[in-house]
Amino acid sequence: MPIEPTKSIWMNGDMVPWEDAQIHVLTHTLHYGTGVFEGIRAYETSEGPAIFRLREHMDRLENSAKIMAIPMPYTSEELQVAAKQVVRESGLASCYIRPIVYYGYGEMGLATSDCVVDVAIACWPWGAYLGDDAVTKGVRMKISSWARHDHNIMPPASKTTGNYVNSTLAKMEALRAGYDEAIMLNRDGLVAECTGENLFIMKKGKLLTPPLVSGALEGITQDTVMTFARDLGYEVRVEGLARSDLYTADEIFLVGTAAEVSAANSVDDSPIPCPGPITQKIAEMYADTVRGKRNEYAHWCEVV
Ligand code: PPE
Repeated sequence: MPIEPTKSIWMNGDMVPWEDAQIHVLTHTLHYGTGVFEGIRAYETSEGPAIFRLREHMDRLENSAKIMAIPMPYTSEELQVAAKQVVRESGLASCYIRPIVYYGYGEMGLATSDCVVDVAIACWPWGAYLGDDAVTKGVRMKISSWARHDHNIMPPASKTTGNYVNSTLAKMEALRAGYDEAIMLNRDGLVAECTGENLFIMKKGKLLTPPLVSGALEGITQDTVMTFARDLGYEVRVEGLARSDLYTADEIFLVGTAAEVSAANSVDDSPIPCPGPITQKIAEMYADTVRGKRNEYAHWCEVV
């Protein structure tokens, strides 16, 4: 998806004009995939642009860095302030925010002990990730032939740039085969997640989603959706899902900051009822909540 430039990008504490926010070609993380990042959205609310669950995203960034043993030059609180500044100065009513922590220029080789750690936060307008009708018509899913990487290979709990090699392989395989998105199984054959979204299935009135141990990122949208479902009175379980659970699901939907709530209409060409009533309800609650229209969840919207 083409990037629409904005005015400036926060780099190590300074607001740098968009076109000057450059890095050297020998930047360490470009070569080894050792950075950690976040994807956050700001939405237009009646009080102006508000960043959805900003604290949780920056706390997860801190945890990703911990897993990767990257010394963070800024605290979560400092980065929350910086993200608000970036959105404010962009003048945008709504946008996608991308903080990234990476090893910069100066060292080569796999040891990172002497590397500088750089941090940047950019924002730009980003529309519907899986298409404008992802909630109403749903997307076509394919089980990937690529396995989700393992906790002892590339920890999926950390949002590490290098982890997305695995996601891109799966995404491109699915697109080339005429599908919209891939579902990734771990090496034990259990459902992990999609390439950039967590997955939920609705079965016999219960909402189920795979846990971190299965290879899923602990999604913030996943947490938001579980809160909605529990508040609606549904039983919610975070548990291992087999491939067969997908084909027999009453509803399947995918969630993520970029993808928001998107319905699945089939898995491997096997149709899934779509759009399901719970998917629609959750998608509607999500759309209202992020725009500050739900008082009970207003504490998640951080006005900039
Ligand atoms: N799993 C993966 C692998 C993932 O990348 C994301 C977010 C999620 C689950 C959902 O997490 P959360 O956003 O906290 O609900 N993917 C981000 C990056 C997408 C991209 O293409 O880049 C996102 O949605 O911002």
